[in-house]
Amino acid sequence: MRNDQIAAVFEELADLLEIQQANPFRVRAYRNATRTISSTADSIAALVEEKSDLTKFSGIGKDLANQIVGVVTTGKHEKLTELRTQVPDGVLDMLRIPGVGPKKVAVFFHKLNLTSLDELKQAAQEGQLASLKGFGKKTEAAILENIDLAAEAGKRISIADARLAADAVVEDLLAVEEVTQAAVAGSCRRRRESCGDLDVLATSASADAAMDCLAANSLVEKVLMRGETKMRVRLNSGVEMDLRVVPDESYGAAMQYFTGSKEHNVVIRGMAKDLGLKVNEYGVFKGEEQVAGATEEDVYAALDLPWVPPELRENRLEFDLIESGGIPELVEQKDIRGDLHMHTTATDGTASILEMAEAAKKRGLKYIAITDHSKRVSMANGLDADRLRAHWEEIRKVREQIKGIEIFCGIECDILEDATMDLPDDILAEADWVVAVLHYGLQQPRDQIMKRLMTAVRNPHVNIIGHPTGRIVGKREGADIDMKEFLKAAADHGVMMEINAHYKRLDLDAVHAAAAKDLGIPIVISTDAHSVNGFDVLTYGVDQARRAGLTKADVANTKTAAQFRKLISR
Ligand code: DGT
Ligand code: CA
Ligand code: CA
Repeated sequence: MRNDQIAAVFEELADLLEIQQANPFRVRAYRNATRTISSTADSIAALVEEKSDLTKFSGIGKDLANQIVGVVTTGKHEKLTELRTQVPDGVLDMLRIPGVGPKKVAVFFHKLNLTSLDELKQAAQEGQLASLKGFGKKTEAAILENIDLAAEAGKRISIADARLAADAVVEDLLAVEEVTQAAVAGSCRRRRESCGDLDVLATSASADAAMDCLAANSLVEKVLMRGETKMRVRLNSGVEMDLRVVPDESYGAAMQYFTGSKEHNVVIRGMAKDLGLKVNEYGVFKGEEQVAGATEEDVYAALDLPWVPPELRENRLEFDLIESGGIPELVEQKDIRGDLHMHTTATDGTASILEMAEAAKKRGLKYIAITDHSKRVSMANGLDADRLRAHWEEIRKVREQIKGIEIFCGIECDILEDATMDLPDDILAEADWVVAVLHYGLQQPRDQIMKRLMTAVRNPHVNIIGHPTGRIVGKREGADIDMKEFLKAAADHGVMMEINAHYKRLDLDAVHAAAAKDLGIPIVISTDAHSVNGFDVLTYGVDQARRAGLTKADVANTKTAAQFRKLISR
């Protein structure tokens, strides 16, 4: 279990307790635990395995420590299970509405007996919310505006959670004696930013052995359906998973079929037809005769096609690439040499400059930029010009303390709502690396958003636009941007684009990153790490870059430190 998954258990517990109007001290204890667990650099699961004493963490007493051990070892929490029976899922769904927390939800649930997003929406439309004590017309309007997004969000899980669950199941399956092959298919294999359900394929001497293994997996809450060779289960996290056990001679064809996407496969079937072939999940057939099916390579080869990396199978880029000379070698995680967006204790990070540099070096990075927040982000203790200069002085000192990694003096500078930069030009001019970002006023009309982005793009000190749209996957739509005009301007002014690798952001997304590449804009894949574990998310950023068809040459932080320094030298 990853720390953020353990934290999520206690967060849900705190939410449910608060909705049930439990003792506020108890709620706060769970919230503190959540914060501690998600901000520590140590792997809590590893500590539990080593039987380490968890009470060494501030805010974690003996009782909480025991509860954490229980969650890590069983994947469950008794009190949470009980609370879930008292509070309908639909009530928890309300928490996904921006600006709605457990206190408001408690009122909806207890005062108005509302138990789903639909009921809440209807109550808001009827003006019932505005008449509640402590609520007003404005709150009611905001809820109405955001409720559909919240309804959509609940249905899919992040690629990070998807990969973790799918990989665990696959690893388990591969340990079964009868199982010869197992792998994830579907949107998870394509590395979509979110997954509706998980799809796993296996070959096995006994289909039952494979299905028994999944049924016994501690991640599985319930078997929903079990047939001769296929099974559907619901995991503890709520997401559902399909397992299909297929014959060896069909494994490649089944992988190809169930990896999708549907759109990619429509084209594949059409191409097969043109060649007088038929392709389905069992193989490629010429009349009755199977001509391919054991491996995916064979399936594609039978159609005169190169094997297509799963990340590209969206019928977006892959067929054009094949036609115009073949699919290039896509960027890989091992190509990444630098990380150009991260935070320290100077603002809202949890590690010092030196700790971040050491952690980055340990992961094989050759250069980093420290990019703490500018002053507008006051809740993160954002830096004004004086503090920033002092911070850079610290960075210069750290450079003396660590060899083998170059540290750039950077800043994540807000582009303010009035289309000015949060810090004056003279200090931006002193930076090695300026990441300009929108944090506030993301809902402004397109004209104003564009004005802000243009201010940043035209500023001679800005190197890159960070998480350009500001979207949060499945939760918040990005700002209203004329992408074409924005990217064109960035290309004209030599401003780079970030793919923020955090699985909640993945911004730019694959479509826009591909558009940026077309304009020759260098892309930087950055982790936006707020802790030494924050570097973990790099893999998700690389996946999105691959989905955008990016090669090593398209990604600026694959350059050597010397090349990169040269690229940004003023
Ligand atoms: P998701 O689960 O919504 O994130 O997206 P996928 O792509 O994983 O979709 P899913 O789980 O419904 O199906 C997995 C793959 O199986 C899909 O990409 C293509 C294939 N597939 C599933 N159902 C059908 C179908 O009815 N027709 C065709 N042609 N392919 C299908
Ligand atoms: Ca799926
Ligand atoms: Ca499925």
